[in-house]
Amino acid sequence: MPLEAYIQPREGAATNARRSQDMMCASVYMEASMRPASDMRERSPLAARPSPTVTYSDLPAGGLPPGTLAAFGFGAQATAPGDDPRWLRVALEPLAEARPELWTIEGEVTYGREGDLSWSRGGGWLYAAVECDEADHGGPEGAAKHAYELLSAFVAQAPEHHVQRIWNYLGEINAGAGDDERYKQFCTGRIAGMGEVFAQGFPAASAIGHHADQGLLQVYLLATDREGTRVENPRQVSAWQYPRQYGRTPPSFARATLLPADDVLAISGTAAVVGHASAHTGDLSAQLAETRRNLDALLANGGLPEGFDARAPLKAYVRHPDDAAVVQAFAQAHWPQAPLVLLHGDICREELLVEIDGWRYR
Ligand code: 3EB
Repeated sequence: MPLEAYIQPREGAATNARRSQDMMCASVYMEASMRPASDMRERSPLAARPSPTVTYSDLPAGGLPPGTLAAFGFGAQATAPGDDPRWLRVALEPLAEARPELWTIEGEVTYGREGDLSWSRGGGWLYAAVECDEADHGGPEGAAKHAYELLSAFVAQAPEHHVQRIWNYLGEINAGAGDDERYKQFCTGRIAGMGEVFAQGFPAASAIGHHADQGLLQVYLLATDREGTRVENPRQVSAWQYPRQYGRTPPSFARATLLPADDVLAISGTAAVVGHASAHTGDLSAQLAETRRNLDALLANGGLPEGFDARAPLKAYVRHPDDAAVVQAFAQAHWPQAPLVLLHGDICREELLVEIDGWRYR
């Protein structure tokens, strides 16, 4: 059953995205429970492309290695490998030694820039990033709309127009009261700028607060030429169905995406949210344990083996730098093999102290 059948004709972007998202997930659950993913693959006329390899690796001198789709440095001290559109300096400071993150694909990579947007493509994969200054767009809502409009327009004309995973970093994410909180303004701008390419279902995402230049918004994504499978968490209300208390515009992301070759689960920022509520306010250890239960539930729901092994790069976003050692010890105790980058980042709900995302290869 082609999932395209569930894409609705466009009316208003936001309402329609929400409606087709609901339908999408219903269909995904049904597919998943009816037959195994391997069976679905056999029915496909084209084999899906193997997913990019994601590692934390030192960069060789003299430029990015062959097959690099994207490379990320963390924090102000990260050194750029020359002027390369595939390189992004993430505005989050590392809380322990952090090597750059490398996305590598099979095949040749081409790349370029168009205004605020940088892109690269190869082997059926597309990376696109937008960096902009809120001051040019009237604040977080306008900047998010601008970034998502640029990304939507770029992805819509590309053969690789199925967005799998997206990251968002903005300053002072919890500043502002009630509906005026900057994260909530961001959510409103994000859905306003999400075009047709997001109507097929929201990608997995992370949205984290940085402590660099307040107005800097960074958004980057991974897309490909085949549809992935969205995976929700049975322990959590889907984010786009969060009740009104969390803002006028519910956050538009899926809990994870199983990439088209069924070879890796791209896991969204995962925190101590149960149902729709934050759990264990003020208790870091309990939040970590709850986060782990959510990660385990996502792995199980995505059909992945338990735990995180040596090929599963994780990122932990930590609100208070003083908590870094506890977070690191937790990861070491439960996922001793998994490469970990610890970053100073604010979680989009003030009471949440830590959030973890990553990649789980089969
Ligand atoms: C949560 O579960 C925590 O707005 O894109 C996690 C991942 C969170 C992504 C987003 C927000 C986002 O609601 C917050």
